[in-house]
Amino acid sequence: MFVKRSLKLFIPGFILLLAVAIVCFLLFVVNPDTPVRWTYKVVNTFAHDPKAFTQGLVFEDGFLYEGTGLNGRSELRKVELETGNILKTYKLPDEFFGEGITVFGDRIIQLTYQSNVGFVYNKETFELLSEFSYPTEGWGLTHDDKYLIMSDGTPMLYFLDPETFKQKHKVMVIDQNSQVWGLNELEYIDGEIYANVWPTERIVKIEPETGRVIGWIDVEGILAPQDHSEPVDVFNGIAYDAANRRLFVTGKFYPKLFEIKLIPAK
Ligand SMILES: [Ca+2]
Repeated sequence: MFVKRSLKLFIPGFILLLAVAIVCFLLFVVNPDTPVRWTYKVVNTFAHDPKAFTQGLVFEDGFLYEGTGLNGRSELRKVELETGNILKTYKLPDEFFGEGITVFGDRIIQLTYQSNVGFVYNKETFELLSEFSYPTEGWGLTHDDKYLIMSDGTPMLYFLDPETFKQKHKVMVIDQNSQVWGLNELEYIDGEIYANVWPTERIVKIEPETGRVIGWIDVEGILAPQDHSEPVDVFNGIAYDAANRRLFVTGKFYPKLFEIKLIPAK
């Protein structure tokens, strides 16, 4: 009799516990909103100008294009990946603090930090073709097939018409329930937006349509202690060689630029 009564209590309790466990599993383990965690492996190391305050980085047609910042030191550069040699330079007037760049067709577009002005250059000659304005600060810049995609250090990403530079729409970047502040240098890779998160050694992967965070890449310690002999600033700069599926990262004043492979974190 006693055993039977215990069983009667035990079985519903067990079922309840099992149901709670299944709900927790679904919510926290297989929840599609849970970002995927990534770590990295360095597969190649290249020289990077330690005087470059990297604000924009692109790989296009076998070369790196880099936008650097700081007033009086801001440039647009074409750089040979293998050597770090600077092949072409355009120096911005001293009043401008250069920011993100992207290559769109035969043009290079460059933002500035707090001047509310962007510059458009001929990709081959670096001739300044035109200027445009925008109401926010300028941080990172990349593009998909249709739009320029811009960050301003807030959790917002702005999608601009690449001809008129007018804002078409924007998304807020949300990691489950939290806004992600400090979105900095950007790269559009295989339908996802990768963004440096200032001032961390992390890259966030974003779903462009919604702003939902789909992954985090932790590259903490990528620059070895012996490479800090000269002062360096923060990790910043993502470029992608789509033809060869190579991912490059660097930082402001970093003496090195890394090709990395992403590895799922344990
Ligand atoms: Ca980039």
